[in-house]
Amino acid sequence: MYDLQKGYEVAKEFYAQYGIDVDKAIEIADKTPISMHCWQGDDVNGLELKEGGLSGGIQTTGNYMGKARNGEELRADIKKAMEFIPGELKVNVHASYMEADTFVDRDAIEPKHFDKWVDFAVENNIGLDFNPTYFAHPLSDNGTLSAADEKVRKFWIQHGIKCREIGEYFYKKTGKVCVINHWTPDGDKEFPVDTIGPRLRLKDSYDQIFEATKNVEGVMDGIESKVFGIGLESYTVGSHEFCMGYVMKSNKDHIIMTLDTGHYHPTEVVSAKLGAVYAFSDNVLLHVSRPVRWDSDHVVSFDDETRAIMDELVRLDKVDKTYIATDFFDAAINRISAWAIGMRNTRKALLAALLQPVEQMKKLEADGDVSARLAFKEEFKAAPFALVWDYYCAKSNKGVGLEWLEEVRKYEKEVLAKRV
Ligand code: RNT
Ligand code: ZN
Repeated sequence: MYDLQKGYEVAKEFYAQYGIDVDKAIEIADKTPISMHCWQGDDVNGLELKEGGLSGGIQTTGNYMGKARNGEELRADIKKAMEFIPGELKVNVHASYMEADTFVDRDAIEPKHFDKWVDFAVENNIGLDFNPTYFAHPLSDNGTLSAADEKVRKFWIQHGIKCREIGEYFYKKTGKVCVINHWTPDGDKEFPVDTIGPRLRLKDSYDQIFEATKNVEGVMDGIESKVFGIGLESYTVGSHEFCMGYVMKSNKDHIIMTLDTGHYHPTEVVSAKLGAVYAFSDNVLLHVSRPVRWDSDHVVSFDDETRAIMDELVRLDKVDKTYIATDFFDAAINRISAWAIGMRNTRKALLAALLQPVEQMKKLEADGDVSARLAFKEEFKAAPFALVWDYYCAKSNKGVGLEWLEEVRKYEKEVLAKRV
């Protein structure tokens, strides 16, 4: 290992030239919670006592050995991944990760079915986020919250209500706000004749869920839109316009937009949307993912878009207003590596964004010095943030560079390989 302290001192000197306080950047990057999705660990299978695969237009591909087969294994894997993830963490659980001795349907889930998750969170002093699971269920094939069949729609409304109550339970048990993400796969393979009917039903369903649970405390609700899903290519009920309209019109502080980086046309980017959304909203929920050609949910990369998103949050001064969550599921690689790589990249992008002279650049822009503005932006792309990142990882005791890889290999051999 190289001299980390020396690297940190050099970086500090480099950044000091531009008036950037490295320690302050580390402090902010460290205390910003990132919510790690539990569903990377078992390819979005869930823990319900039922047969049936994933549906709803999302897909995991790959068959890497060693996926978690029950709650204990899943939490053990999460705990292992946590050894390599610096900074304030939350765990994001889907309703389908309920645990009971007998089958309990989605409209009947109770807080107690998540007590093992609550114990895990409390033991590790982390927060818990939550998601209704409006997919991978026999009643989700012809729409959920937008279903024309009133009995089906009622079932899913009841599920949404239960989920908000569980969110409040998480808040009370952990003392940390629970961010709930609402995503429905509802859509159509062909363009329907009636495009508004399903949307009016979805709107009414959300209204009913929020009205029935209006006294719930400590919960934020993200409404997630999408452009299309597999098998539902032509029409999405919860489109961007629908979700944005719903959030803005609801005029309730707890109802916010979820922006998933894989949910837009390939030339659209979430980084370019944040400034507009924040003109109307106090908070945003981010699903950080990586779309490759479609909403493929590849592991988050330290790529231009992830960095641009974090740059925007820093420049807009919205780091502490944004709920950052990851949402990817790669079944083709070691799932703990997937978590470690994706989570580390997300926080690394945040740290890199914080190591920029934002105030100076804003002043250049205000003064009309557009050449200098570009020069500054370009210069900082190659600034020595990796030295700061390494130092921070060492200080957090989460493994410097690729140190974590050996540990994961060992875990794969000793634990994952035995899961046959
Ligand atoms: C699907 C959405 C949604 C899911 C998770 C499992 O396209 O992104 O957020 O990935 O709820
Ligand atoms: Zn998502």
